[in-house]
Amino acid sequence: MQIPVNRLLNQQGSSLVAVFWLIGVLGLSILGAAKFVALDAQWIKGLKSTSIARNHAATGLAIASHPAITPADPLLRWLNPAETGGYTAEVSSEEALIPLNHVLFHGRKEVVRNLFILWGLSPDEASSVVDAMVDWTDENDLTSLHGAEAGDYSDRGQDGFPFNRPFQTLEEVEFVMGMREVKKLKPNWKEYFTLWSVGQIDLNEANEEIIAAALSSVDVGRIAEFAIYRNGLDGIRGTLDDQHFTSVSDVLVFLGTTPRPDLPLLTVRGSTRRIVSTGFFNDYSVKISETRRGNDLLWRSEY
Ligand SMILES: [Ca+2]
Ligand SMILES: [Ca+2]
Repeated sequence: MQIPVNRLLNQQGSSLVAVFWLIGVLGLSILGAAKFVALDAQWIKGLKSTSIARNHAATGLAIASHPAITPADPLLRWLNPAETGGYTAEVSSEEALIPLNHVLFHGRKEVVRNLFILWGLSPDEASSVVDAMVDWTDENDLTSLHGAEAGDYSDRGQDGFPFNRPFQTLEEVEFVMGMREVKKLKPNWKEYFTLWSVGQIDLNEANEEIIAAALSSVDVGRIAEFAIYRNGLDGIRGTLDDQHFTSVSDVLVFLGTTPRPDLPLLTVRGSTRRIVSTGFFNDYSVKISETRRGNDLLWRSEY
């Protein structure tokens, strides 16, 4: 049987189109597979680097946990030049921070109010937030002078608040009425408070704002002079040249005040060890924080 020439040419043309189409599909598949392999390799590299960074952070944490290690110890920093990895660890105490539950429960809420005013809240706004904190943590439903109990939260469509027990996490504090404004003024507000200290503020470690909030009768310029003297020539707290005061009275004399009622809240020796160890490898890092009193682990986070 004879096949017409035109039909033969059409069949050959269709076959060529099919071959080109097949080549195109195969090419796209190969490119897709190559891209997938590349992404997969990057993902595995990220996992491996994060794992090494975590190991470095754990090493820094273990070294910093030793009781003989001081905040200025050179062992708290290590860099392995062969792999651009290492760790840095910081040793401080929870007593450098304001013990939030403690001051609310022991009639020292003005310390928190003073700090909020220093950050830019008006005295009335600061009173409202602090009274709302008191209402959040006391077990009754009686609203403080400027505070907020269940009815006030319900009016805003927030049922289930307050919890009527001490704060268990600092994240929880952000639900207190008015804390949104505090967070706007001070996004890192959590770095000023603790829930795990023994309920004192260590004048050798606290920053100037915390000392000013705790000792509102003292001139802030005098507190700045105290911090300069205490932090030593390098101006950095937690280094070898720091001046360490051995009694609260000595600090108060330096500051030119003797507020006796403040003494129970103040100390010069923090006893709750806080360690923050950051491990890094290439562009990856892992931070581990631990708070211990003696051998007891009070709090740990890894991020
Ligand atoms: Ca309450
Ligand atoms: Ca220093």
